[in-house]
Amino acid sequence: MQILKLTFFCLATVLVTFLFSCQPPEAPTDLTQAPLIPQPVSVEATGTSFELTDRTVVCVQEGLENVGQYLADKLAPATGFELAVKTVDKAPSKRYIYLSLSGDNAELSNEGYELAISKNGVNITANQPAGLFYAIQTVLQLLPASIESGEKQAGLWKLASGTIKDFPTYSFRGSMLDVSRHFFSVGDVKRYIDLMAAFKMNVFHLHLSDDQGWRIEIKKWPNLTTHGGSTEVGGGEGGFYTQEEYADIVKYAQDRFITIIPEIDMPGHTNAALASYPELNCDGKATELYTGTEVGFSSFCTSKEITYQFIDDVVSELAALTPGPYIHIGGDESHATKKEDYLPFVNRAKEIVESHGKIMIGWDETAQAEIGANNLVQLWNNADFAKEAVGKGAKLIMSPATKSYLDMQYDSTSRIGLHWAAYIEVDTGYIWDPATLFPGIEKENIIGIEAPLWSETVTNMDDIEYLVFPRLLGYAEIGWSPATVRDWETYKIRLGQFAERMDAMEIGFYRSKSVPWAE
Ligand code: IFG
Repeated sequence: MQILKLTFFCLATVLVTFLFSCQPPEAPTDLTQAPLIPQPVSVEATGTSFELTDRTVVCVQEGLENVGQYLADKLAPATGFELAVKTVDKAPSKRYIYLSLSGDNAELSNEGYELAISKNGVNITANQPAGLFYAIQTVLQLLPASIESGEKQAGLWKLASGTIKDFPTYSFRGSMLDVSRHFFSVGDVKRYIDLMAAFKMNVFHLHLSDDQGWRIEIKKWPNLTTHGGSTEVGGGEGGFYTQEEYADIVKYAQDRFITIIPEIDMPGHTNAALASYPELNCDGKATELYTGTEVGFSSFCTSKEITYQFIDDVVSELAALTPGPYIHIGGDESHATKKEDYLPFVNRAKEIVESHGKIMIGWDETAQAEIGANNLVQLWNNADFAKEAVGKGAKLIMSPATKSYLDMQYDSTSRIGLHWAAYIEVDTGYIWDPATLFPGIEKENIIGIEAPLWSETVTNMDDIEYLVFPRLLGYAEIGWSPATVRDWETYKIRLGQFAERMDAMEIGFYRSKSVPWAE
């Protein structure tokens, strides 16, 4: 009899366990527990949830059809739902996601949004379409990680209910990709843009020229790409973007509310141009193409007028292709340019950029020239130069190499990367505040932050994803979230919960030991 009882008990236990394990994943009901990056300004839970089904309608105010379609397109692959996008003047009673512009909440500024989720529907309001776009990134993060899959997934698509009010701390939240040391395809650049947009970044700086390669077609100076774009670090085949391809990248970024900033580095870091045109060299002789990784050995001939005609031609064609307000002229590590020549050179380059209706950005060395409130200085290496820029009324882009350089190794075991500035583990990249990092540089002096990826040791998308992720999520949060909600001990838990989501996004991220990854 005892055997019978024991057998019955075991069978019953197995059956109950099986039944409970078949239950769909617990629907999220506490909105405040949903891991979000960047962390919003405020989140309030109301304890129920909204279920997205194939009967949900995406409703939009007239003129917002594109944003509505973007949302429907992002939801389709994993859910299999082909959601209708309807133009309405008010939300229906149930089964809806409603996107509208209200314009009545100044606090939200141009990029903020309010997200109100109830059992019946989701209301998203903002002052500008950018805010709606960022609300959509939040909605995606509130859904199970499998929403990011490219194939249909089983499961309930539930959003915990409540209200999120959110807006960015800095208006300039970016990254930079060096496509000169190693060239990357249009497809790689677009994937980088997609991944930045998912974390509400809005500026993408393309380092288009350097000693090793010139990467943008300039019709008046064709050898820049046919010769100067023909190789890269290590001697590979290099490459370049035609003006049509560059325009395609710009539009792709614009559709995701990302501004492209093109950089033509000068007067140093110019060997690719000097190798392409003898007349740009003081001795009239073209240099050899360069495939090494030294810096600071090249300089435009600042005493020749043709140099400034060249710069005017390049900036003219680039400005015509760049709807964003900025052109970056570099100005870093001009060790082969005499200081008495460097300053007047930067002043003339600034005049040329401004003559084509653009705002000049320069690395922090350019602060020594006649700069002012109408241009930006990018702090990377010298805080004294940055303070000089502040004294002249310029705003700063914070890119301290010791905290934000994505080409820095995580630690001495990283398979690629450099460490001349620092080893930057995930925690090191997160635990800093641009507004307090350097005495004398305050929040009001800062337009925002940018995390540069230099590509001396980076050759493909896997390398990019290994160095950029997960650190980019931290820079996105530093740029967006108020310092009051930023704290490593809670961030690392949220970041750990993004492992599944980054896997679903097929991001080959570095599984740092400093993060408690939730598998
Ligand atoms: N400094 C150089 C980059 C690159 C970088 C690698 C700046 C502004 C070191 N200039 O960073 O060209 O070589 O970490």
